[in-house]
Amino acid sequence: RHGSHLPPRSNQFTQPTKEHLDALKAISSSTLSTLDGSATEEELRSFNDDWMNKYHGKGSIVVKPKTTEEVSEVMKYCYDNGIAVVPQGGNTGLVGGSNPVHDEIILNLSNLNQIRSFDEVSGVLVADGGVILETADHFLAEKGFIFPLDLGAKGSCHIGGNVSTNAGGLRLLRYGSLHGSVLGLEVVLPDGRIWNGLSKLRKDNTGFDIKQLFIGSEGTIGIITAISILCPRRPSAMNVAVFSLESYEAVQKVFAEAKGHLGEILSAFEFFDKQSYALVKKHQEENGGERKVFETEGDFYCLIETGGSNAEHDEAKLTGLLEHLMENEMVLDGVLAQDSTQFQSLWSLRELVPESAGKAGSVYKYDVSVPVGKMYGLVEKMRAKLREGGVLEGDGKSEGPIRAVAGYGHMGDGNLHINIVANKYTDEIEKIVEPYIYEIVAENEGSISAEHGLGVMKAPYIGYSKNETSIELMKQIKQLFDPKGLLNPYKYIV
Ligand code: FAD
Ligand code: 2HG
Ligand code: ZN
Repeated sequence: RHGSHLPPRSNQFTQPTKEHLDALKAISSSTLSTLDGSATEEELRSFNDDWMNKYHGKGSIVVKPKTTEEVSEVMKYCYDNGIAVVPQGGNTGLVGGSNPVHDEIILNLSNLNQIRSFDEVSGVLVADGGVILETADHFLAEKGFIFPLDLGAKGSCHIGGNVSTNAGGLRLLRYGSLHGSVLGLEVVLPDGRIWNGLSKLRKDNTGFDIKQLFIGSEGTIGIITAISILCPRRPSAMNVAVFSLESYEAVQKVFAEAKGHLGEILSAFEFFDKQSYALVKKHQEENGGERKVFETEGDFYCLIETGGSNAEHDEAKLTGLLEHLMENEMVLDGVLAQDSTQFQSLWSLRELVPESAGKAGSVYKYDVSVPVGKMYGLVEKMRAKLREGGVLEGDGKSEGPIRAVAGYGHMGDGNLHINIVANKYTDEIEKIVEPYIYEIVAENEGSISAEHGLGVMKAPYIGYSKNETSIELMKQIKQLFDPKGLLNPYKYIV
């Protein structure tokens, strides 16, 4: 089946009624619903609709518990009454995972937003799952530390949502995956039990590492109410440079040179193509922020960030790299940030791609891992497929049903994002693109979900990346934690 044809409502779930609403209100006073007029459909829209405006749920109840105990009581009540629940953090997910597919109750974590403790010697932060990523990072910045994850949605996404999706982001190259930095979790299980796994230990080889199952489980086996995470010292010297380049081959060469010259201070290596750049420029122009960045523009761009503890030492390394790239004509043009304002504005050329694509139309988003050398070939294959299907003219920008096909991503992690900007979401386009995109990823032994997860969008396609035994084991894990299948149904493993 195709993604836009969502699975039908399952009769095994109880339909939420006014009586259920009253019971939930008695547990958690911050409950909104259309069933008793405490909210209008319009007011519930921001909880029912996803960030892309692609998926639209029909949930009539939003519960916003203030404590772990309230989450536990809500889950116990829903479990005993057979009511399906979708956990929701900042609702910035890109695979339709954080909204109801039908009438599931929305368990929104935004009121669970306290920092619990921070140890300035070990760097271990313990905080509620509903803390906004940027809030956690600002808190840490004051103490000279950094949250080991950064992404464009930082102003809205929650750290519990980040852990639930195992978000990768812009500095994974430097700080690694959350599977390494998360030390412990507190989780409310589907039946309401509270699992206290909020360890602060770096080393603990006593049995299965249960927390790992929740990292990247997309709210299907438990609600993450708190996390314990190891945070590094904030680099005192940070630099960023953006280059325009002639070809994707040139980007790869620059990546190799950057690793060689910068070593341990390299903290991000991102790339974007000229179609991505055009989307950002248009968005900036529309918002009055137009500014010429490069004398010579290119077909490709890359962003290099360094972070270290000695400004002079870092600058010497970065200058060495710049001279080498210019002398050997490996780049067309380059800009090095001179101050913190320029640091932000150079980063925004890359960070603004998703938002700019969203302003330009309805976006089909694909998020894949393949070997670095093959990454851009996938974008070209996708354009060819869309041209063949008669919906794209030219080489990535057109007046037809597809307005642009942009390729960008986390080069340093072998993670490519393809954004297909359409006039609107249609079955015709989706049938051209899916499952073709997953087939070409599988041919390259890649992953169909490098960082955004499966949600409802990719649940039917997991077989392109995982073998039967893996899928069988995953189904058994789901059954073990959630025998009634009430938590985030229709998604992930179906
Ligand atoms: P939501 O969208 O609310 O939920 C995501 C999933 O997690 C859902 O399945 C939901 O049910 C579940 N969930 C949420 N909170 C909990 C909880 N406390 N307990 C259990 N389950 C929960 N992702 C990346 O990996 N890298 C990026 O660079 C990146 N950049 C982005 C940039 C933009 C502009 C946008 C809009 C999104 C980006 N994303 C990125 C995707 C998204 O921001 C991440 O997936 C993020 O981690 C989701 O967090 P959230 O709090 O918004 O979760
Ligand atoms: C990014 O790297 C995010 O900017 C979002 O993962 C990618 O919107 C997308 O496709
Ligand atoms: Zn990304």
